[in-house]
Amino acid sequence: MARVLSLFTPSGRPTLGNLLGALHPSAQRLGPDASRTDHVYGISDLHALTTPHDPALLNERSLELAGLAVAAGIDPARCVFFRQSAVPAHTELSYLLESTAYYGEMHRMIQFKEKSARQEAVRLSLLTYPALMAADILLYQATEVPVGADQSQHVELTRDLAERFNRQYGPVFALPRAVHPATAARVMDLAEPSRKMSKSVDSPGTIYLLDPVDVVRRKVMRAVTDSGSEVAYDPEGKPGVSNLLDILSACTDVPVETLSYASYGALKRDTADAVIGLLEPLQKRYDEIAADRAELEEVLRAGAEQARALAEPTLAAARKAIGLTA
Ligand code: AQP
Repeated sequence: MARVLSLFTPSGRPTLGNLLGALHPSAQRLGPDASRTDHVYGISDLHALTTPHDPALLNERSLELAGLAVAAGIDPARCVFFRQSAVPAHTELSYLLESTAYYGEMHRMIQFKEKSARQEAVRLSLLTYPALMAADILLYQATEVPVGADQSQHVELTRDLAERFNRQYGPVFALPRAVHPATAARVMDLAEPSRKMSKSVDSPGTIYLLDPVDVVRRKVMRAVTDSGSEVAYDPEGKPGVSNLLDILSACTDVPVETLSYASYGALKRDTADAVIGLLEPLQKRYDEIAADRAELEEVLRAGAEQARALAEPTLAAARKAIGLTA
């Protein structure tokens, strides 16, 4: 049986890209009959330490993201839902995987190249981030990882590390694969559609999940479109328009091929309506969840207990296989 896992990093305010690329697809995997332990979701707060962060804000960001994940349909009653930092096995297995991985393969990761280029002082944890992500996945014997397209290289590396470890030391890990949504696997920035929408890049083209609806409408109406006036799906030649069509399709479940518009203005109006139609109820549910902070903390605490129990046998097997007997 498949075990599905996805974690979300509190590195900024969550975006429409996070919702369409990962939160919704993860929630959709949680059918009504999902058994609790076959779905493992959580907040990867340790990953938020890989780039400059404000310690005073980290827990706020974690709780905000946890609340939004639950509001988006990740029901903690039907999955293991926890904070990564509450399960020390993640960092321990990460070290064993760092000792399996090569410097060259970490250094080749596109996300490392992009993020390190934006910083003066690059944290070592940004380079080793994929080993911790591999530990997140392998610790739970996850077989499917619903993520946006930007994370597929890291999941591929996870699979390579698992295969190498199993070959060198014995069969410990299941081999995972990334699963991407059919549309909006890579939501682009509305102001700069050649770049992925990211929570850690401050841009007028980022739609934050908690943006007031008038702000959302303004951002969509000001989205950069392309030369010419024809509305056609052509991600290479018309990245701005294609991004809006992708977003509209993902928000309405209408296939991109069947969307037809006579003008950019009409497309923007419908896209704004569709995004707001998705965000308004999400924000309402979030407000209710966020009102009971103690309850959310308790949900994460109980989830961490379950996660520790699930992770422990795999960590023990990995330690034994690699030769640690103490
Ligand atoms: N623009 C996007 N389109 C589709 N999916 C996206 N994801 C992120 N951006 C987009 C997916 O959201 C999930 C959560 O990812 P994460 O929080 O662990 O970090 P990330 O991939 O690095 O996301 P961000 O928003 O870009 O954060 P920063 O700016 O900190 O790097 C993942 O499944 C991701 O693919």
